[in-house]
Formats: sequence, structure tokens, C-alpha cells
Amino acid sequence: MRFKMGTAAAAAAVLLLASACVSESDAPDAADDKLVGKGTGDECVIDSPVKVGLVLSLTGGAAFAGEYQQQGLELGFEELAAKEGVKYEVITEDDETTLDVSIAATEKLINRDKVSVLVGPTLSNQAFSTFEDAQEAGVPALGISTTAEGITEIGDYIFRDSLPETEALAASIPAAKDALGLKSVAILSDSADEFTASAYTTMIEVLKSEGIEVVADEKFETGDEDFRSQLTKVKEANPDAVVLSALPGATIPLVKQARESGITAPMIGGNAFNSPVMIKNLGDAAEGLIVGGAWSDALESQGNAEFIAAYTEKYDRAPDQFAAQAYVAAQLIDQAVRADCDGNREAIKDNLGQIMELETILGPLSIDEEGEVHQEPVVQIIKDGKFEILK
Ligand code: 1QQ
Repeated sequence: MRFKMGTAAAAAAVLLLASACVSESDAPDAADDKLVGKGTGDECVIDSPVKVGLVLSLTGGAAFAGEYQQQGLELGFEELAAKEGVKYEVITEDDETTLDVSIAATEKLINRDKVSVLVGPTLSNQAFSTFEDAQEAGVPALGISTTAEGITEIGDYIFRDSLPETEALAASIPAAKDALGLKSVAILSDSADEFTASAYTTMIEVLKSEGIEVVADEKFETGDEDFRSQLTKVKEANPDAVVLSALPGATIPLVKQARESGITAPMIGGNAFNSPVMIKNLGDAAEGLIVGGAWSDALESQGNAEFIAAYTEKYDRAPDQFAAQAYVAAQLIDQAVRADCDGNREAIKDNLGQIMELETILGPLSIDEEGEVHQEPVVQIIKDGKFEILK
């Protein structure tokens, strides 16, 4: 359940603000008349640029996703700039994949830059704190890769276009079971990260409901480099497949060491596997890996071919899922702003929760009033160094 402020609570909050002598510009959501325009939808014209704050991991452990996200957002907002009526001012902060920097960047965007909406951070690990701050300040925040359970429950200002890991695993594990005839698995999971720990819980639930036996269940922590003792136990258990919940920093040495130690079982990965970085770093060791996610270059969704072409032309590399979800964030924000032709925080918050079956490159996508995304998951397998849809 999300907390919705009742009239009495709202009135009390107004009084509290007044008594604390907060000037209008310092108030959590000082509405700006210049952000209210005329017309709606494609006809909407707003005089002032709408400020969008991005908090992305452009360096550090999650830069593998953050760099693609920055480019996806850049392309998305560039295309919007060619449209008449609404201009966006995008302010980007690198959170360096650390919690402290992520919190400071979010606070700067909220209080100093006074952005109308936040996009990011890249990791759920950071979002559980920064989204609390956004919620408290009354600033809508849109997660583009924050897939852990509980993200949108933080509050009514929190949204995501990142397919939750509960949905991705509920698609990938049964698909892997069908494709591989799975009866048993070993789980290897990073217990020190919010996303990987949350995904672990989901894995246990889905494996149970699929009647797949867990014959080994080994843990490690972000930053670990040697996984040989866990892998020895996995090898002894001789599972039909290995289910892995880890970010690339651990996954790359872990999968390499697994293959070196003679574990040939296929692997099923979490959201971090939706990255060409895995294929690049793992080479043959990535072959056969199965992962559920939000996007594929093979999706025949509206605009996908054009997106892939424009991205590849501009950045000289193919986009990935993280770029695709980031690109869609620009479209969602534009949709939310134009709905009431209002670029203020409150209007964006109201309208982000009303996205119904919007045609996007991720397929038809909805965001409900709880802030949760609804779209079809895609299950892919790495074959011959490329992702392809698992049939
Ligand atoms: C999360 C994730 C990561 C894999 C994003 C890069 O899904 O932190 O929620």
C-alpha cells in the first residue's frame, strides 16, 4: 500500500510550511506558472524549458549500464527537441556507482537545479535511498533500470519503466525449464547489493513454484574476486543449470572461474546480463546464457528499427536494453508533460501514473498509479556471441 496524503494531512503540511516561513521558491513543490502552457498533447506550448535531472552511474561498477543510459536519454531528448512546443533542459550527474554521491547528486538536482523530474539512478542499491529523498521533496522520479522488489512502494512520486526482476525471472526460469528440461539448479548470489539480494528472493519463489530443486545455494559479496570455494560446492551438487544473481563486476570472474573449474551447466542470469558487456568480457563462457528482460533488438515494436538505426549511427555501436529503457523515459516524460501541458512536478507526477498502452520500442507499455510498469517480458539466450529470442 502506498501512502496517499489525505486532505487533513495536506492542510497540516501547508500550515507547517507556512509556520516554518519557507519562501515560495524553497517550498518542496513551488509551482511555476511559466511551466504551465496552452493546448494539450502535440499542440501543447510551454514557455519555460522543463528541467530534467539525470542521476546515472557513468563511472564505477554500474557504468556498463549508465553509459548506454546516458546515450539513450540523449537521443530521446534530442528527438523531442525537434518537436514543437516543449523544450527540455537536461542536467546530468554521475553518481560514480556510490550511494553517497548518488544522494548528493539527487539533492543538488532537487534543491539547487529545481528539476521538475528525476531519471535514475542506475542501481536499485542507490534508488532505495535517493527515491526516498525524491518522495519526501515531492519530486517525481522515474527509474529506468531499478528492478528490485519494493522500488515503487517507496511512494506515489516513484515510477519506473524498468521491468521488475520479479516479472523477468517469472518469464526466464520457466522458459529455461522448458528449453533445457531443468530439474535442479544451483544458485549463486551477491547478498550485499539490494538488487541482487531482491532477485535472489524472487529466484527462490519462482524455482519453488516451477518445482525445480535447489541443490546448492551459495552467497558472495560485491567486490569479491575469488569464487572457487562456492564453485566447488556447485560442482559437487551437479545441477542441471546455475542461476546467477550478480552485477558484472562479480559475474565476469565468477563465470570464467566456473568454466575453468569444469562447470559446464547452462546459466540463467538476472537483469545485469542484458548487456553486451557480458558477451564482450566472457566470450565463449557466455554462450547459452538465458536472461529475461524488457527489450530485444529483434522486437518488432513501434519505432524499434528506427531507434536501433539512429543509435548505431550516432554512437557507432548497437544499443542495449539499458539504452532502450532510457530512450523510452524521454518519451514517457514528454507524454506526462503534454497531457496537461504542465511541466511542474505535481502535474508530471499525476500524469506519469496514467500511461496507458503507449506504443514504445519496448512494446505497448503502461504505468499504473502505483508507479509500476506493465509490459511483456522478453526471454533471450546468448548464441554465437549474440542475444536472440529464446523460442
Ligand atoms: C538494479 C538492476 C541493475 C542490474 C541495473 C544496472 O537491475 O539495480 O535494479
